[in-house]
Amino acid sequence: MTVNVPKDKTIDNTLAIFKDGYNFIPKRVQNHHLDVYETRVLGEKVALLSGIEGAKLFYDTSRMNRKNALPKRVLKTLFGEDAIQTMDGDAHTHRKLLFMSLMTPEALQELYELTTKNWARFTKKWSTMKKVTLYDESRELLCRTACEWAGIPLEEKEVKKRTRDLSNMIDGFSAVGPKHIESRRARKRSEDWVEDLILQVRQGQLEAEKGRAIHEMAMHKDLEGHPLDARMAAIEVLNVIRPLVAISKFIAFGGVALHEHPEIQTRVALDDEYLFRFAQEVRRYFPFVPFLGARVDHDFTWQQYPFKKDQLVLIDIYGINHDPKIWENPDQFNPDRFIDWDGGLFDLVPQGGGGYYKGHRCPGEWPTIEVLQASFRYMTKHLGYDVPKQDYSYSLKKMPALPKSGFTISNVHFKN
Ligand code: PAM
Repeated sequence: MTVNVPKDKTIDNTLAIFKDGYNFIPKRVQNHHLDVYETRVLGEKVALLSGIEGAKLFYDTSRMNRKNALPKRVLKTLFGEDAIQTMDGDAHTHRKLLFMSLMTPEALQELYELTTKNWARFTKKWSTMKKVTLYDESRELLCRTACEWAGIPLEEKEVKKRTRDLSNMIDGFSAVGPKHIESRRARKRSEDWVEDLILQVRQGQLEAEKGRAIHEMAMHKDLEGHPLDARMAAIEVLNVIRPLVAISKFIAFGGVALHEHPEIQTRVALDDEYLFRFAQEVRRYFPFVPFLGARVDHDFTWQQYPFKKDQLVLIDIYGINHDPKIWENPDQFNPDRFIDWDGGLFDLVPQGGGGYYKGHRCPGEWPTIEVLQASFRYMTKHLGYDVPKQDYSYSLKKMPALPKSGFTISNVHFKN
């Protein structure tokens, strides 16, 4: 029996990416019988993948690679060029081990404590302010947390500038015009800043503790035994601290969820297992990464679709987290759905799927969960606040997404 692989009939769908945003892939793939769908983007024939089976294929490193899989505009803003996201094979595994070596239980516990410490410090400041936009403030809170955790000295006078640059690197990848240009500049400034610190560590001018990202990246040797180029080491340090700042988006969304579901606040405050489930549901439910790209390693056929060597493939990150075949009532916010969750590597994929060590799963997933748990525990246990009238809705067309108001709170005070 011949199965027709569904395709877009139009010549090019680049503009549809911006029109459909996070729904670009789910809209196409999820109404069909297969987990693959063909479209054209920027003149290229592109395979869109969704579902658990689609994720398994996308993260199969024997069939997909990462070389030339991300557009220059994304590398020159968000991720950095030639870094971990675009590596393959043994070199990728070796670099991934470097990132994973930072994620020891002790380091993750320290991250939780640093985050909590900074929430306490910021709460004091916020209690003197009329209104607090949680997204804006948590960016700075997380920039401080990330730098301290990574062993990066941050002078008081540079905190705002570094926060802004790290944040603009995240927000400009899909923008056009001045916002995109500023995003590129922010990356250059940030790379210059951290490269200088890497050189200082290497020359013994900056003391860096073993186990901190700045030390480990500065001292890392590649498979041939050579130290990383100082610029490359800087880019990888940024790949540790920038995503930590990006968690501010989840914090703002989490604020929305707590506000819309007041009945669960006490459980988040008091029950550790529920806190974990809440953090997971925030990561599943709200939009963060829309999709990710890879290239086909060699010709093969899958679900009767002929994948061609070097063809671009996009995986439906947002759609998999909302796939009704995977999640019951996916559009309901329900942390308890994780009570019986078996920790699958291809169903909950807000930061990508697959394995941590050999695959391309985001090495920052555990730190994200720590930071979110520390933040939501603090918000529900120690932070008293009102939620003034505001528009905290968000658009799935804007990538990356964010509540319009950034989630604003007022009358901030220490609870109890
Ligand atoms: C980080 O690394 O700083 C995390 C930021 C997460 C929010 C941005 C999400 C964008 C992710 C991917 C877009 C790339 C699309 C490429 C398609 C070929």
